[in-house]
Amino acid sequence: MDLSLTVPPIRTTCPYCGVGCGVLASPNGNGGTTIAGDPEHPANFGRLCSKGSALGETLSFDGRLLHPMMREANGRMSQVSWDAALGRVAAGFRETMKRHGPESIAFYVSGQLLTEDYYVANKLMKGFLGSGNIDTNSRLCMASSVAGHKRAFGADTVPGAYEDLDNAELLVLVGSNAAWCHPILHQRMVRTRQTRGARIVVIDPRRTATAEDADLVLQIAPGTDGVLFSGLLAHVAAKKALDGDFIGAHTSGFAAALDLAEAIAPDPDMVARAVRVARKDVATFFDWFRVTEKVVTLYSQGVNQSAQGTDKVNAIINCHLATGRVGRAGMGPFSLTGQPNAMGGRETGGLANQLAAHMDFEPECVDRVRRFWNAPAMARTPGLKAVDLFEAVEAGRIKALWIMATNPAVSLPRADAMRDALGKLDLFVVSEAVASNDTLAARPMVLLPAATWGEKDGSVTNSERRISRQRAFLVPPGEAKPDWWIVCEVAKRLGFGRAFAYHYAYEIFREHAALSAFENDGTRDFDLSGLSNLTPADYNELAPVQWPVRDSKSKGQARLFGDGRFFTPDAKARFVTIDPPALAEMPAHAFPYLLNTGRVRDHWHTMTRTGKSPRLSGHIDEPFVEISPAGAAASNLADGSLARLTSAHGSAVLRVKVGEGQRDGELFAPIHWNGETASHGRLGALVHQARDPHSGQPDLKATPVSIAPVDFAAHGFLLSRNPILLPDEFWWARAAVYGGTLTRFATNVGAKGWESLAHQLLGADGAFIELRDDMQHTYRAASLRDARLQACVYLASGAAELPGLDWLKRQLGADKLDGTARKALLAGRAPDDTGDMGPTICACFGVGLTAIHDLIASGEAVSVEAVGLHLKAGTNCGSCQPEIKKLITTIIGGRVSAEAQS
Ligand SMILES: Nc1nc2c(c(=O)[nH]1)N[C@H]1C(S)=C(S)[C@@H](COP(=O)(O)OP(=O)(O)OC[C@H]3O[C@@H](n4cnc5c(=O)[nH]c(N)nc54)[C@H](O)[C@@H]3O)O[C@H]1N2
Ligand SMILES: Nc1nc2c(c(=O)[nH]1)N[C@H]1C(S)=C(S)[C@@H](COP(=O)(O)OP(=O)(O)OC[C@H]3O[C@@H](n4cnc5c(=O)[nH]c(N)nc54)[C@H](O)[C@@H]3O)O[C@H]1N2
Ligand code: SF4
Ligand SMILES: [Mo]
Repeated sequence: MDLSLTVPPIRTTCPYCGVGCGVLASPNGNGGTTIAGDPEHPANFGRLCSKGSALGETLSFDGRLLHPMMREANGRMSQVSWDAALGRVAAGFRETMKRHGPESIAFYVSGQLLTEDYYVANKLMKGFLGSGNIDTNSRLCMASSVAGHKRAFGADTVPGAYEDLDNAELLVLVGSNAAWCHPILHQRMVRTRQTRGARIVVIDPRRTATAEDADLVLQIAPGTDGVLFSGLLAHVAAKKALDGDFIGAHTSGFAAALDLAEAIAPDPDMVARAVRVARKDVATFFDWFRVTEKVVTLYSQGVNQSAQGTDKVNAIINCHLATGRVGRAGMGPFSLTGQPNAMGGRETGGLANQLAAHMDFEPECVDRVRRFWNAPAMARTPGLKAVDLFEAVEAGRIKALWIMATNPAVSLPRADAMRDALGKLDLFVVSEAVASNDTLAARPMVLLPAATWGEKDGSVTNSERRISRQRAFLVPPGEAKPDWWIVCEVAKRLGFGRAFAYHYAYEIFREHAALSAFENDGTRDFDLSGLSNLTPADYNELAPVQWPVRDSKSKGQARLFGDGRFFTPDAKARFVTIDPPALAEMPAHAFPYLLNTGRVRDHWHTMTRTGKSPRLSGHIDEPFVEISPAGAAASNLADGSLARLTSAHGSAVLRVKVGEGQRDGELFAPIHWNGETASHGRLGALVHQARDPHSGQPDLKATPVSIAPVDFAAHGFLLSRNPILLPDEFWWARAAVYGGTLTRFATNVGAKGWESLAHQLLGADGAFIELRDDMQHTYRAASLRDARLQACVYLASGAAELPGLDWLKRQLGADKLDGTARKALLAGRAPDDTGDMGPTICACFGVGLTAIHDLIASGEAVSVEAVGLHLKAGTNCGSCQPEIKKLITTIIGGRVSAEAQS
């Protein structure tokens, strides 16, 4: 009889994107955890994307910050007790306030904090320290949507629900690469297209993976969304497709908004010229939108992260209001949120210009919150927004700063200058999960070890206003503690013990819910009245629920505004007259390209978590810049070479990818690489700090830059059990592989110096084998200990090629290398000469580009399903299906055009 107990998996929520998928986590007791999608969670019904599926590979305690640390007078960091660290933080804030006032202190927090963490951080700053200076990385992410919602609806409300994506007949994706950034929702939209014939329109200057499943792609010029949607409003009016009853009864400001839209975009010809897209495509989009009742317009960072972000949001919402398409099933504007708790941050008041529970700094709200908190020192005016806040650090006006759960030395615009500015602080505190990242490299004075996903308990809210629980299933390593605990302990040491006497996360959640209910009576959208009396057991078992939850019997609410009532003083939605769009600055001669920045499929932000996963690192393993073929020719850049990008603020050196998806004059580069993972990959260093006047959100998608080739004498890679530091003059990028690290590099060390370089890198102990091929201009060396591979290095000069990686990668995991394997190691290929699999396309089953390419080229599979049947690729999480589709189109398309020519 098997006596082992089967422990039921823990239900929790994915820590990555705002889709908010339910996860079942089953720790095996030996440090491993099995991850599966939660079939009962309404965000994903059991599915997970590549990142969610690989969560188990990111949970090791390597590299974690385990103890509180403090910098000594001699500059060294040393481990201290929690009490000493917390005491130092409290004393530092108290002292700074005394000398320079509450405007000299700030918190910079994150959409990756849980609601409970956010709530206490905001309460401490805005209610007890008396400053509005708490802002969040959501300023870089969601602020324009927030401002747009408030202008139109009188509150920061996302009106719809995911089920609207199942019912829609037209799905318009604006500035969203959902196939990579919100994969599970994207798959849901693709299913609506397949099963119900819904159309998908993608509006993005780049042709992304999302475009693979679209019926129409508008590759508009950057920044021209405002013109496009003004043109759409004018078109709908001209064709008499307005919902006059809705406009009359439930909105204000229509006439002025239409006048302005007509002035900005009088006719489709003008729109087509301004957005630089074929007139017929613009007309098709306008016609589809006009004649289709059930339209959902989803938008993300191509809209928000713009100098006209808020106007873009309102230009979109205007079109939905004009057609009465809001608050009803299958239709509405839909802001896709980025981080797992971007919404929770907005609910608790994590933005400097909000107070708490969706209240602003109006005097009666300040007074209401003051009474509720019994707060001694309410902030009465908004604080500084992220970019302004860091500029105030630079100018020496902010003197004490506490950063929680974000890596601003990488993610802020002008990141080098902002990182350096941190050195000016009198008090610099960071709560972090990892022991080293670029923000920690800026030398904080106090480091506080935070428990992270899997170790902490609390709640998050996803894009459709659905609150889900994150539950702990691991014990935090070392002395790591939940963020809310850390904040409360500092509050206690500042003398606010009574107001921060929480022992459990549920007590904080209950208070947060009670504040949302306090003197609400239906006047505020955010209302958790029904959750304000949860018992610990209720909280523990809380099932995912969409707010508002207005009483304890409520099961939540899928949609708002169905009754035509909004949260403005006259209960009417407002049309907004947008400023005539100032089109993306035409780059000056010195910086002739516009740099667009964003994400790749398998990495999350600054890679502190996904960077640990070999499975996720196999998709793209180095920082790159994408350029159009014409741009590459004009700037003398070959595919696969290295190029230096330079802006007025900084520079980076990236691998060149020549791609048809890129418009001429524009470049795209991903944001993920940083000082830990690459020598010259800090993209944020280049990005300008232009920002939206309403939301303060920076324009991260259109920085003027130049690009030029960089030549190195040789290029190569290193595979090693432990990361090996390369000399300063090298270009390098690092990625996790099973059993070790892959470091790609480029160097000016010529062929003569390769042996000594190899000895220097691989070390002297153990057996050393090498092979030099002067004819091929290559060199290989490996070091072994007890017949196990420790490290190997491959070098080539000029155009000489490097060997394929996958057989070599596998040798790092092998126990013993026999004579044949050693020879093969130096030959750089498998003994049985199996080819290289190329970059990973399917992360779940480890299927590479080569196999998929060969299968399609053989003609044996001409559909995604057929590729799945042969290779399993794309049959688990489905995140790679758009790439497989693209390969099919390119290969079959290429064959068709070749046949046509012959
Ligand atoms: N794999 C992965 N997924 C993620 C994340 C991640 O790091 N990795 N991060 C999460 C977070 S926090 C966020 S905020 C979301 C972001 O999700 P998305 O917004 O979908 O991702 P981005 O790549 O930042 O940008 C989206 C697109 O905007 C386009 N764009 C640029 N300028 C313009 C313009 O002027 N107009 C229009 N219409 N489009 C433009 C870009 O070409 C890009 O394809 O992703 C979330 N999901
Ligand atoms: N150029 C350019 N810049 C951008 C963007 C862009 O598109 N282009 N996008 C912007 C957007 S939308 C976003 S959301 C930001 C994201 O940028 P960041 O927020 O800076 O990136 P992350 O890597 O997510 O940083 C999270 C940090 O929190 C730590 N951490 C993890 N769990 C915990 C925890 O439980 N507690 C604590 N205290 N710490 C924890 C992680 O180790 C990591 O260092 O980047 C922004 N910057
Ligand atoms: S779509 Fe992927 S990253 Fe986003 S919540 Fe779901 S599993 Fe996590
Ligand atoms: Mo974000």
